Amino acid sequence: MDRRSLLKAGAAGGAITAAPFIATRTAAAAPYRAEYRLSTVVGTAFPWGKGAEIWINLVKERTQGRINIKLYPGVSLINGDQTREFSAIRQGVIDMAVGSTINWSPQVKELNLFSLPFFTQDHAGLDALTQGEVGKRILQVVEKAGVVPLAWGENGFREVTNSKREIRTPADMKGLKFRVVGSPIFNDTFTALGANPTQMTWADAQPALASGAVEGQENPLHIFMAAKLHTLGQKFITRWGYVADPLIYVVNRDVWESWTPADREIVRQAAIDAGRQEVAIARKGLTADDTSMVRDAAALGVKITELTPAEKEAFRQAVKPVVEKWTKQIGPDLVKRAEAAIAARKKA
Ligand code: X2X
Repeated sequence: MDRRSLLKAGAAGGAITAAPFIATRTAAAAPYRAEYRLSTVVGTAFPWGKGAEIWINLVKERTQGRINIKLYPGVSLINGDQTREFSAIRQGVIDMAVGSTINWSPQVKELNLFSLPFFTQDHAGLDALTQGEVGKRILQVVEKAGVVPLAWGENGFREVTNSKREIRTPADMKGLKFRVVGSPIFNDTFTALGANPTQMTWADAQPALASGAVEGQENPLHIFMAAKLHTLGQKFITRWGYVADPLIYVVNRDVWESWTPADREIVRQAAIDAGRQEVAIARKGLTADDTSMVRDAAALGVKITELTPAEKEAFRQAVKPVVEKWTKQIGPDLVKRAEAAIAARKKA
């Protein structure tokens, strides 16, 4: 029923029944659109795109089709320019998104917390952040920045890969050309490790790896597998898990306010439910009791390197100045709270 027929039905039903829904209709001033546009970087072959699809389907089902959403993977609404995604959501070029904290961190500096190298440690550490007080604070910052945040998801812990040699020490990275995301902290981290980073979009990364213009990249293993990066020359993976890459489910504020309070609640709960499922998918094969994804990668002929705690510590030392510099940008108080939450985590 559209707005006019609802109003008519209300009038026909008399003042008593009319009053409640007129109130809700006033709260949702703008009419619903036939379709809303949801942005992600990667599609449904990846946990991230799958997590968006789950959200879309839950919303459709639970609103009985009142809210229809179409998925635009490849950040195609902004021609693949992933670090502009947050601004585009704020401006309404994009209605909804499941986005990486990395891609939004140029606009929301606190999101760099998750890109501090060798900081978050493990799944339990990441959960301690996103599911605790730090996560709440960060979502408040996102909300203040002009976008309505609803739930957390996960791209995953990012591992370093390359076509040239095994990486066990910072010295192994010397001079290697890496594609990094267009967020400045990544440039700083790879430079501190003696490598040669180049910022580019995910769309540009794949041909650059194929041609050998860059020799390495960093992404979660699920991305490596679904994008078949071994076919782009990536033969060495070091599981250093240096950066956690959570995702956030968001809606443009005007779109949010155009929905009834009841529908907002449905969309929020659907995002929470989809986010939970997505995190489980993103961790599949990468947990202490199930390392099948690591085995699957090795079966492709890729050399997988696990670091000892001492080896990891050498990387941590090398990037210390980066952590210090970016702690000031993020806010020392937030970083301190995050450190405390990670220290208190229950080890999985
Ligand atoms: O560009 C990447 O590396 C990706 C797909 O992981 C992100 O969007 C952060």
